[in-house]
Amino acid sequence: MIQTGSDIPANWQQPRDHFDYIRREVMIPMRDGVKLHTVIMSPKDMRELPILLERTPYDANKNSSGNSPHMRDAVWSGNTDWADAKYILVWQDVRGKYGSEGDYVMTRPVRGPLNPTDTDDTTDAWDTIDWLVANIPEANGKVGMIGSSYDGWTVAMALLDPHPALKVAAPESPMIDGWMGDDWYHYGAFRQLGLDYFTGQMSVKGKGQGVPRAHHDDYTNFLEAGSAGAYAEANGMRQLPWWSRFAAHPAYDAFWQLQALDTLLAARPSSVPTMWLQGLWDQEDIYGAVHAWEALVKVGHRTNNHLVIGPWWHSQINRAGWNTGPLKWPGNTTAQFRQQVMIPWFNHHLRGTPLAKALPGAMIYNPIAQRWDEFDEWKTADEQKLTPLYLQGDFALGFDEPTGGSDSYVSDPAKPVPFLPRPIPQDIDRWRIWLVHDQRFVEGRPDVLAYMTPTLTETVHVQGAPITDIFARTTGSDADFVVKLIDVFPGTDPTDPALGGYLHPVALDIFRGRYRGSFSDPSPIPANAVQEYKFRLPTVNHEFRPGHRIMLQIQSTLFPLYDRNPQTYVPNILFAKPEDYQKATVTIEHGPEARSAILLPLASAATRSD
Ligand code: PG9
Repeated sequence: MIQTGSDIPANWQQPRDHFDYIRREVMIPMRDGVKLHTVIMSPKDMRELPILLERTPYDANKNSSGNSPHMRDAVWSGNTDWADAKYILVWQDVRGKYGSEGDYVMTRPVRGPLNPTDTDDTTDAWDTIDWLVANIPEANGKVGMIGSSYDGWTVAMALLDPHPALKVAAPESPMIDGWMGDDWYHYGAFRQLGLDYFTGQMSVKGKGQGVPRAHHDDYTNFLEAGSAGAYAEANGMRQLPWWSRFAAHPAYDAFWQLQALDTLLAARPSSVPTMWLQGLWDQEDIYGAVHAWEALVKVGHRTNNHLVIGPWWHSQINRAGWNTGPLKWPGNTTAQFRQQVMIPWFNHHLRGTPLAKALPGAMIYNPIAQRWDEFDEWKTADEQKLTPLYLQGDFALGFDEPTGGSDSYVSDPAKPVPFLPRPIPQDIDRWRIWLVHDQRFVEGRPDVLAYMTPTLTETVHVQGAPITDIFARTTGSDADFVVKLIDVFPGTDPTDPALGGYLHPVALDIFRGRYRGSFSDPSPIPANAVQEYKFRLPTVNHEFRPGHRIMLQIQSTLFPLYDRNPQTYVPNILFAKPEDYQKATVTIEHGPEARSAILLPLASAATRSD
């Protein structure tokens, strides 16, 4: 038989009668007429089901297009448990991305001074939920929202004015404050590796590409480019309106303050039961969940807000949780959490299923004891009682007051300290676990100071947010300070040899010195004058056990993740000129007047587990 036309039929239809779900794609109208592309997957022949809504800039189709007759296999792995739990799963493209109409604006600010329109992601969530409960006949009228990172940000935005049908929410690793400690900056130091995200998200409506690389090693790529601004603009970013807005606001001015979701949420706290969730080593949004939770607790909303910090990297909650880099857990911590805690809690609020056990105020994983610790009254950072662990002479670290002295290093922007061993290619697997990378690779560098306690004879259990309180002077007029709180493992570990002598970073962060007096009004550092650099590290629940030691590493660069501080004060570091980058001698003081320390929130005897 001869075929004359195309072998491809005009409109192929996959028979779906044997599928155990129905998949619909709809365009949901918003109050201004813009329609948002939405995918709805419902278990077949079921009624009175709750809806789980995720709003995303990353393609609603992507997580819902598996080629399987079974719903659990047609969704991506993060949603399998929810499919098993018989939820109607809904994904929506945010305005202007993928299949949705309208203009895309990066983490679109709330209606107000930065957004003069009548819509934002609060109204879009409201309008979407309003449509879903009216138009899905198999739904029970109750909606939960979930999503990680940007999708966690959309959950937080929905909570600013929640639709009455929104009964429960879980912002997972949400981006809450892009300047203070989430994706864009940490205390004013720019995370220049994020520039790939700028082009990936905003060069096209769908999925764009990152910045092309000339070398396998990003250390070389960024060093050769000079400033972060030179790198960005050589790669076309002036075409992106977001880059121009971003580059015009290097300090924590109104542009950032008016987008800080912890502040916004505290001004309009909702009564929706909310689980604020993040990882102990969240390499992208380690600031958001804990700060949003604290802000709500401070305005009296402790009972409906819960904090969960798991032994995870960014968004790991939606993937397998057997280990985080070299740290192995007794089981799949993420699947266990989803199945035993999160889904029962959602079922409780969306189906009225009784809870076997009430969700505690906070659940913080204890990675050394390898178990979840539960707290009814987890303290906000303001409520913590702090014990100083002082820097001392001979690079010691101890609870005794220091007698005096100082140590110096030369910080050379031409030879910045890498954040991972070189070469540093674009490698998602290495990126995900960089925060637990063994810090031995920088030991011995003359520009990395390391202070250490003697071998511990008793457990030191740090429970909360350690505060770095460093007194330092520099020969430059600007400087960055990187502080790493490290658990020095014993030299050998017969049960896991790879952990012998491991320098395990428990919490670390960077602080841009020009902001020591004010985040919104930076000022040059006076030459050779002792200044205080006080900043909060990520929240931990860590037992430094007998046989271990506590180490504090201090350095002034963390490259190329963070752009280099030229160490000469310039108005906007993004556009520092080659001649601005100068070596500086940085001196760390240890008393008696300038007592540098790390202030530790020690577990109270009642909660101490040793
Ligand atoms: N951390 C990513 C992000 C969130 C919000 C803004 C920009 C980037 C993410 O994983 O979605």
